[in-house]
Amino acid sequence: MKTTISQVGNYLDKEVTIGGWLANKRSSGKIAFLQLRDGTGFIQGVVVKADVGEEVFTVAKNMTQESSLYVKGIVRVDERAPSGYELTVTGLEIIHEAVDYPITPKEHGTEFLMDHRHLWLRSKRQHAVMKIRNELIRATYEFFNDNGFVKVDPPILTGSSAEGTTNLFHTKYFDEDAYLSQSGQLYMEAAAMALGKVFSFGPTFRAEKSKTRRHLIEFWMIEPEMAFIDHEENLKVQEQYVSYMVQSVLKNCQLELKALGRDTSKLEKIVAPFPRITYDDAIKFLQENGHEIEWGEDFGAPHETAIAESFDKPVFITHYPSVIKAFYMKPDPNRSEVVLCADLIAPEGYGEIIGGSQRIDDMELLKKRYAEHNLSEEAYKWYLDLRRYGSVPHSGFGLGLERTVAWVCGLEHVRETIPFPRLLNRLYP
Ligand code: NSS
Repeated sequence: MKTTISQVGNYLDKEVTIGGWLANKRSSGKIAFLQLRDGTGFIQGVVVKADVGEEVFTVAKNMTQESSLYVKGIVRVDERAPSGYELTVTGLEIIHEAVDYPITPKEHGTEFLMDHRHLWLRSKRQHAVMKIRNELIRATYEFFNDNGFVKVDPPILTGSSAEGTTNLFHTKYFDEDAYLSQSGQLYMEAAAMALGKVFSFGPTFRAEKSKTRRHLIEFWMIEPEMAFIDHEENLKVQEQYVSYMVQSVLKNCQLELKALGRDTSKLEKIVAPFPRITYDDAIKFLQENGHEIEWGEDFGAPHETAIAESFDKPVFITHYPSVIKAFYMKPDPNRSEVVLCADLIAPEGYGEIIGGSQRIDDMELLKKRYAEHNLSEEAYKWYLDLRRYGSVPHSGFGLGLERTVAWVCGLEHVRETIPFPRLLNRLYP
């Protein structure tokens, strides 16, 4: 019976055939242990010379790392194996022999691994990260579909910016200037006025000259937008969504979390509600703890980490000064120098994973902001229309998928959270 490693449990004590690759191997004169992978998982194949005969055993002994093969074997329970099973090999058919696979079981430097990202993806850790990334995406669609949201796809080529003009990727659109999308938000606001509750999931681009462990040039964002939802309600959706994602990974990715050595007790605590702290209180807290920061300045990574360390759940920092935030954020009616916004800071030093806000719904105020931010009324005319025809209170947010993957997987750097990372100075492979 042809099957996959993830399905072998259905064939206990039966003979199966699996197409796979050799990840690693140990052998002596009489027995060989093959670490096999097939994309769905990893399993050990045991080849006993006395059982399979000279010919098959020689094939096993000489097999090279990452050669592809069909392996035939009987499925056995093995309590020591992470998956719970092993294969007693009865036959081997090499499909293609790999010669001198560059990523050997020894340690390699980061740059070497990044140059071989197309192969590095095959390793057990990278496999686990990609599976958890997939689970976060799956849980995202499930959460928003279950809660009455409609998936809407904003454009990637745009004529205007959403998050400031300093990090725009410029390109030509025939005779016009165009930019790669930094955020689908403005289009999602239009969609929310048509469909009520919407979400998007797509690539976004920021030509940021930052070389940190949290910045990618191309990253994927989930952007929900909701009509008739205010700042407070927006935070509730965010904490429900993030809790749902983390609990889904705990439920469906135990093998992967184990492969990564993730401390899951930390993830088990990620249940709504999340703590909230105002920007004012965050500044006071930082000043009291020896940080040199003044009201009106934005937080850097060390500030975010210091604040997050007081909590074992993600924490919302709310009500930032309007001068350091985007043009579209609605001022607090009780205090116009701050806006109805929040950043969600992940625990364990992973930094900001969400930026969100209630949006300006008043046309005159929005026009004033255009002037203050030097935005051309022409390019943003359509966005004003959303306030001209049946304007309503509305809110939304953007969650950076890669930073969320880094946190949930417990990774040092976002470069391992996306199949082919685009970083400052890296466009290969
Ligand atoms: O700039 S954000 O804070 N907010 C927006 O783009 C809003 N327009 C979203 C919205 O309200 N619809 O970015 C949102 C998130 C941020 O919290 C990070 O998690 C992630 O996007 N982000 C990044 N991830 C990786 N690399 C880079 N360079 C990056 N920039 C933002």
